[in-house]
Amino acid sequence: LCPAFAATAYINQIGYRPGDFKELALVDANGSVDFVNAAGQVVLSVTPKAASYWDASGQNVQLVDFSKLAEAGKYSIKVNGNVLRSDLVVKSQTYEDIVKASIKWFYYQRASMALESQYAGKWARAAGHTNPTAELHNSTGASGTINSSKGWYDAGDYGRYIVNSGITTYTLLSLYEHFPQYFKTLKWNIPAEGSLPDLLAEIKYNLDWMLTMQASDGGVYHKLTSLGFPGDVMPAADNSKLYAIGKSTAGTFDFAAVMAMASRIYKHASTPYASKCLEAAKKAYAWGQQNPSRNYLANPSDVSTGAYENDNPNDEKVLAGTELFITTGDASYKQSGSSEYVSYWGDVMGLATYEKATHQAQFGGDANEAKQKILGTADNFANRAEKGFGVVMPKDDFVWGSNPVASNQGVCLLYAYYLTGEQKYYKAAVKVLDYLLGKNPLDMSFVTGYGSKSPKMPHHRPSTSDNIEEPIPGMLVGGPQPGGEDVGSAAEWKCADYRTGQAATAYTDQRCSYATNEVAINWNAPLAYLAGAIEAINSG
Ligand code: 9MR
Repeated sequence: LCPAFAATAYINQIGYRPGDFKELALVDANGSVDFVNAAGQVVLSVTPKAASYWDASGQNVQLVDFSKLAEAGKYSIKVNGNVLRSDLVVKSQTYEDIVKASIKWFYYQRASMALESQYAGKWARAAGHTNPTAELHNSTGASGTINSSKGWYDAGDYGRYIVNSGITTYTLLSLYEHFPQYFKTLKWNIPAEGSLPDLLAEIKYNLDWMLTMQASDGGVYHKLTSLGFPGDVMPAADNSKLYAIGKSTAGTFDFAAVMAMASRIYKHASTPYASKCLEAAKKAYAWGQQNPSRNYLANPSDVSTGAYENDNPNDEKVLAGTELFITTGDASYKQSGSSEYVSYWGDVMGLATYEKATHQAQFGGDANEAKQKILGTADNFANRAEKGFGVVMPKDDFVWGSNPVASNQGVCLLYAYYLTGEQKYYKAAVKVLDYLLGKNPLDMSFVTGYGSKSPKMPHHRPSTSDNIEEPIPGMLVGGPQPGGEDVGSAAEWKCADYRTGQAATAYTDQRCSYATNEVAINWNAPLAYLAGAIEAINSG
């Protein structure tokens, strides 16, 4: 093969904002890159940067800065006269559809209610898990039943887990809190909840469920699931019995943090609801203080659904105390501690760190320390984004859910941008979105239904069993990672080995791949945040 024909250009398949920095990645190319408009004219020619090696894909990659292509339109990309691709788009409000779809997906995950065709279109379905009675598993230390309904299914399974709901709901609440003007009016066709903006209506559906998971003593049950994962059926066909399982310090503090935050955000819409959230937060916090080491370390022997295990609830406590202090002004809730690490479901100190950094008057010296940590991390990220595919992640970041690792790194970069106004952080955050939407060695958008090439067979029970060809749209799949937890020939649900020897290409678009192709609420939330913030920043 002539080397020129082997060249590949990797782009953000959704598009680029006219006034923004724009970059694509090039592998195995030689020569300058021409951008050709719809009329066939070369409107820009760019010499790529020197190639750099990316340890996550084992490739030498050239980055091409084509920011000068500022006119809206559709373009082809040519190297040495060969057309490498013809799907490059420059347009304004570039990511608005992604913002709407990534948040609309939470509606598709709703338990306990039917999805009507006026909202769900061809993905309309019957209600699942309508029986509100759940038995208290003996791991809760209690017996009897509770009433629990609503909320979002966690992922490809139908479990509802407090820890994961915690960071997810938090991330979406923070999106509203950071950009109320933008989200006050943005709509994506979901059922009305009074006069609430769509984002707050969607979040409330899960808050309502979380509130049902609090016991009368203030402690919060760890999760609401069946004993094992259900089969590949629609929600309405999953008749397995539901249990409230475990009661954990970490989950209780996660709950307290979210409720404290919700109480200040919903205050403008409904005082009674805001008060209810605040009371719930305070009770949960008090229980957590009295039960500091009720750790959910692993599932009980008769339970095999997701564990969201945690052996150190200190970060959750700091977040809960921080939110309660911000909401109430009561300094007895103040907690010291901050972190340079990006948050995920198992460690939320990074969220508290950002809150402290932005509440200088309340946190004083702690706020300065928090800010320095965020900027230190973001500087490191911004430097790393100058190499390889232009994404922050080195090979070690490719864990179960690598795409949300990327998204949360993007969110951290935005925090640094808000704190300083420095463009380098904004630019690196946009580059994270580029990666997720196609500028990656798999040459695909990781969001179902969006991009020239996107996942078709996600590990997601409704998408598998609804008899509709296209998966439910707007879902970010977990993404490549070399762990291969789902590889094996013997058991049902396992995949043939799809690993490549490279972290960033160890991925398969098959139903079996829960380790690379599942979806989850805590993965969509930072995507929604990243795309939502970038749109909101530019909407003013
Ligand atoms: O996101 C979780 C990941 O960090 C863990 O490594 C993995 C294995 O414990 O579990 C992931 O969470 C899953 C949860 O336990 C159950 N619902 C699906 C979630 C996404 O795969």
